[in-house]
Amino acid sequence: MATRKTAALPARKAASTKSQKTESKGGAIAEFDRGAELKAYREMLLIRRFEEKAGQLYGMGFIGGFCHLYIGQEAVVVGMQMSLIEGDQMITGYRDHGHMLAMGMSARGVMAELTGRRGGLSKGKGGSMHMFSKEKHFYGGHGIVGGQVSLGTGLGFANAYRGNGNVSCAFFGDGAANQGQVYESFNMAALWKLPVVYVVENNRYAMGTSVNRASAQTDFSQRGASFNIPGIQVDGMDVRAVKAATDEAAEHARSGKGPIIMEMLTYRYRGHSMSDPAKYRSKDEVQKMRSEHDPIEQVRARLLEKKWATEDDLKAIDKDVRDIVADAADFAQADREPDASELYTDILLEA
Ligand SMILES: Cc1ncc(C[n+]2csc(CCOP(=O)(O)OP(=O)(O)O)c2C)c(N)n1
Ligand SMILES: [Mg+2]
Repeated sequence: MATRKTAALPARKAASTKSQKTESKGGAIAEFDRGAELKAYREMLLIRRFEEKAGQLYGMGFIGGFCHLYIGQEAVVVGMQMSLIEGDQMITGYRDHGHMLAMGMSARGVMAELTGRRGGLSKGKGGSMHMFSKEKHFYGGHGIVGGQVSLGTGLGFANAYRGNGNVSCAFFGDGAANQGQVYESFNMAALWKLPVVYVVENNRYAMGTSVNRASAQTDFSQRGASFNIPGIQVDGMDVRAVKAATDEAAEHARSGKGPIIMEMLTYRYRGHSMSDPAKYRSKDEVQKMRSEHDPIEQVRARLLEKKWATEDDLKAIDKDVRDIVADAADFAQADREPDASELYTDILLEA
């Protein structure tokens, strides 16, 4: 079987950066120059600060409904986005704010959607879990666990039909990986050699159930075995490992070889959603991940060590990012709610 096992958490130390891509114990690490490190740092920090602010606004009552934060998982979407090309699509579940920011959707638009205002990316009618941008090739934001996997497979079908050379990236969690439609989708994608990259964001927990309690096969990179879909296990806390694996996976799907699975070994620091007291894991476990494997701290340490940035440079980036987030939060609180007449729009496609 073509399954290839690579990195596993805990995250490995940086591999040698002599060549463009180096195989370290099990996993490829992309070489990042100063520009790439700074870009990764800034984009991951934007997601982190955005999510912290969303958490605050939720606590203050500005955000209703569900809200699932992406804090801890930032390297996954940022590393992937650094590899994808224009027109490649992303589709995911409800933990979607990071994907949208990485795809270039505006912080104002995402935040205003969270507060249900008319300037939101779904005009204030979708909320945290249901945002889209055809322009940025982001297809949601889905509340039904696993539902996006079938839709993402359909995006891959459309790419193949149109011969546009693009791949669709369908993200889902370790919990969603046990859903039946995932395997129906795998079958079709493999049969028709669709350009789909399936991304399992294995953050070790579903709502409150650990992977070991819920899954018979905990190596999610092997979940395509019955369909001859190859899989790669990736250190999802290291943005360079994510970039290297995505280069490989996207090339596989783009070149007509069919779908591929990437299992991102990652971790969420916050509760499943804002209403989760997280009694199923210890504070020490979370603290250990934060202090030893944080994706942003890893980049920060390399930037300082290589003298590619000073503490002041990094503070300036942080200030910039905080300004963007503060502006988005101000906008999201000041903007008006949608008109009641909007209840009847965007429901049926006008022919
Ligand atoms: C079809 C369906 N079943 C159950 C739920 C309730 N639910 C929401 S999230 C979730 C857990 C999913 O965990 P995972 O796939 O690991 O994603 P994560 O939240 O860790 O990102 C469940 C059971 C749902 N939204 N949809
Ligand atoms: Mg999970």
